[in-house]
Amino acid sequence: MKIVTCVAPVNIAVIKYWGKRDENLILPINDSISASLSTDIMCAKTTIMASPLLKENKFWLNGREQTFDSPRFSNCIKAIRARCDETLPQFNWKISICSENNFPTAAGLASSAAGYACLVHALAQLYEIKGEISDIARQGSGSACRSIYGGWVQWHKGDLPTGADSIATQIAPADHWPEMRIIVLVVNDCRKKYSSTSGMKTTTETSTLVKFRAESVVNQRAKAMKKAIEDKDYESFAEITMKDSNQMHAICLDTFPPCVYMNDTSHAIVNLVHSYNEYKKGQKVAYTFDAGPNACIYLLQSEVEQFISVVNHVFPKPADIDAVEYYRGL
Ligand code: 2P0
Repeated sequence: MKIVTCVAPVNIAVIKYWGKRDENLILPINDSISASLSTDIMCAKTTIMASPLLKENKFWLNGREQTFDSPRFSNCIKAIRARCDETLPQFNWKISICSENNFPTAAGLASSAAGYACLVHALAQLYEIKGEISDIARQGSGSACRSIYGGWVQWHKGDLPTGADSIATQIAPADHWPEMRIIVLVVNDCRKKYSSTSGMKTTTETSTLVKFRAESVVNQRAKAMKKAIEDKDYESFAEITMKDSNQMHAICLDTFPPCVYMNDTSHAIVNLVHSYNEYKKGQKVAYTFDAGPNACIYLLQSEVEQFISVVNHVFPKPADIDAVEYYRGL
């Protein structure tokens, strides 16, 4: 019998992944960059047991039994097993997988990235696979490849039709920028109207703006973001983060029919951040929004107390913002 347990972090993108060039292999149309949150606070956790005594494969996610039928799930298992030494005894044993997320669903953060990264990492441990696995995590959920690493991570779109070079690499470890924090402003914890997967598909099929982004904007922006992170240049980091979030949501509106993820409260948060930065005479706080109305705020520790008190003043509870979740990022 062999048992492995792994944890993997949630990640929040500052250069967004939005649109695929290959739906089956999950190959993106542009590079993206994110920070992985500390696994002390929020993570996915997966335990896998392999045993010659098990009669069938089983999978539980957050306490509920799942089938092995989902194409993405089975693609990850097949891809991992293809790299396994078939003479290992566990290769022929049945497995039992138990996965859970320790973070509140109310945070509205994508769980699939941490979940698939954790599953793939745990399978790699089980089957004693060394080397690159982010390309396999990517086949579970694109953004999962970034959760394979901690700290600041870049997902390279790659050029090969096989996707072998569409992998994640670490730009800098978690302790590179220890003052960085992330606050999640929970605007709404309902399930999103359009999944990222279907939203991206419609965008790729209908948006002209997404082509402009891919051809003329995002490559330079990813380079500038990498430099801002390496140099710990917060002002540049903040400006690029906000511009890239805004461009992703502009592209969502340019999609036909449009994918509307941000609501009036989200836009009120955008205005609040810009007013705060104007008052502070510099970019001191940065917002970014994913496929939903909740805001992720990147800021340095020195701004946390003041910014939270401003948020609580502008959005007194109970109001539009249900909670201010404060997490130590990275
Ligand atoms: C990101 N998002 O870069 C972007 C920003 C959401 C908005 O990656 O279809 O769940 O499984 O590859 O990875 C969410 O997309 O989509 C995402 P699939 P995924 O974080």
